[in-house]
Amino acid sequence: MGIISRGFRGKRRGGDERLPPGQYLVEDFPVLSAGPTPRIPPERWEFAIDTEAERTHRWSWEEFLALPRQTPTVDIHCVTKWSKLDTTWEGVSLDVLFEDVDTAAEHALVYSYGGYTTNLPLEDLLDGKAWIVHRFGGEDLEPRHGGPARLIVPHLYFWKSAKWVRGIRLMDEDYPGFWETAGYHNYGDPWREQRYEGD
Ligand SMILES: Nc1nc2c(c(=O)[nH]1)N[C@H]1C(S)=C(S)[C@@H](COP(=O)(O)O)O[C@H]1N2
Ligand SMILES: [Mo]
Repeated sequence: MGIISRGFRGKRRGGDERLPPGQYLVEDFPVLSAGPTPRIPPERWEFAIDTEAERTHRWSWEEFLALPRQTPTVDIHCVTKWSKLDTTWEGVSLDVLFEDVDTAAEHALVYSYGGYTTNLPLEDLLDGKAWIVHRFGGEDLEPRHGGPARLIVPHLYFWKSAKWVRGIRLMDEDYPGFWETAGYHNYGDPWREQRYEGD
């Protein structure tokens, strides 16, 4: 009993500072999908960045796998209030994908196989803040968690981390995505508890 409660308190203390307001910790990995899981064979997968000047940069699965990779360990926070600490991923920094992209746009709309979309400022995708990942916890990313590849933007609520990511459209004007249209906050900072429109 003593040992159990000491262990529990120890973990709570470490976790609390890393837990945004209103969130609780989970050890499992919940699945939240607004529709069915799309199945994308690697030979048909591609990722694209479309600029406001109508230029498209494309990567096939093979080309994506040849890019330099990183292994970020990050905390993730879902708007339904679960948070998961120290999740381990492997993938490509958006900084690498944006290296040759010439743009003056400030807004990004991320779009997925299956039709999901989410919007965020382009700057929130750059400078080491976001990755396209294809591995989680040392294994290939499961389809239900977004495999073959998903976006992760850990500093924003997890609905911004589009699963089955297909591309990013850069735009001069902001354009709300799936949940943003349905009343979720346009930006979604978990530390400022920006869950819904008006928060
Ligand atoms: N394509 C797509 N991406 C998505 C979603 C979705 O429904 N479709 N749900 C979002 C939400 S609300 C959350 S919390 C996370 C859930 O990711 P997980 O199922 O791997 O936990 O994915 C986000 N990305
Ligand atoms: Mo979510």
